[in-house]
Amino acid sequence: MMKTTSYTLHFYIRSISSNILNFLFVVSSSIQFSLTMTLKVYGIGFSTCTARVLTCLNEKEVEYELVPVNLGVGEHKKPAFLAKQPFGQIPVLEDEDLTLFESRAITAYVSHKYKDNGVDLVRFGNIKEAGLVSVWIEVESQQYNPAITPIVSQLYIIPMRGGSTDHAAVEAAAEKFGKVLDVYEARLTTSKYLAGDFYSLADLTHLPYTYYLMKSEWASLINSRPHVKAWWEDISSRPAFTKVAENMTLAG
Ligand SMILES: N[C@@H](CCC(=O)N[C@@H](CS)C(=O)NCC(=O)O)C(=O)O
Repeated sequence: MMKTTSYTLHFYIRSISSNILNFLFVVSSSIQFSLTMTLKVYGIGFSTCTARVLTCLNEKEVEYELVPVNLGVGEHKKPAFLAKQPFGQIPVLEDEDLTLFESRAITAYVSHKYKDNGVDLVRFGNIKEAGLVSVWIEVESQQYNPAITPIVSQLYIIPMRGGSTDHAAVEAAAEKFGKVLDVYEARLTTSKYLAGDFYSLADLTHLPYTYYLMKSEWASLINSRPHVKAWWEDISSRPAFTKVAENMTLAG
């Protein structure tokens, strides 16, 4: 009788401990799974704003999955996508339960979240340098981008949608863009990069639109300004971008 009880007890203890082990295994695998969940970027390789995000992820050496959005069939204007991006534009970043849109905001998030990975794009630990990075990120968004976009749009985006380039509009836009570039030329005579003598998110954010401009005859706007030209050659040859540029096929 005593022996049977001791066998039964032994059996129960073994089965309880194996259940605990199984439970711990399941918990630890799910923790491991959530720690290694890959970021998802909804976008398309040729899109400038998608390219901005992908370049930043490459600089930060972060793995991601690019989930293609079919602009041709208007997938970005359908309810499932509008639930992620209410303006119906790419890119969107999904990081577990967090959904972000606006490419510049996404790059800021990635630069801060992956602080210790890859290149320090926002100058943690140096408040003055970080301030200058913010200034030139704003300059790109408020001055450079509005000036360069009409040129790239007239040359590549309108024809891709079946329209034709308005060359007078390109010339007018090029004149305005040239004035912005004069400010860049002056700035880049005082420092190697926009925020100082270090590569940062401020430089990175200029890459995609300028890449398409440089595929056109209007590359002369950059090439005629020696400091801007040297800066462009430097930042566009970084592997984090050249990898992304392979899929930027809008300009053929
Ligand atoms: N400010 C937004 C602009 C996004 C944007 O213009 N995306 C373009 C592709 S580069 C797009 O989705 N175009 C399609 C459309 O607007 O219908 C950002 O930086 O993410």
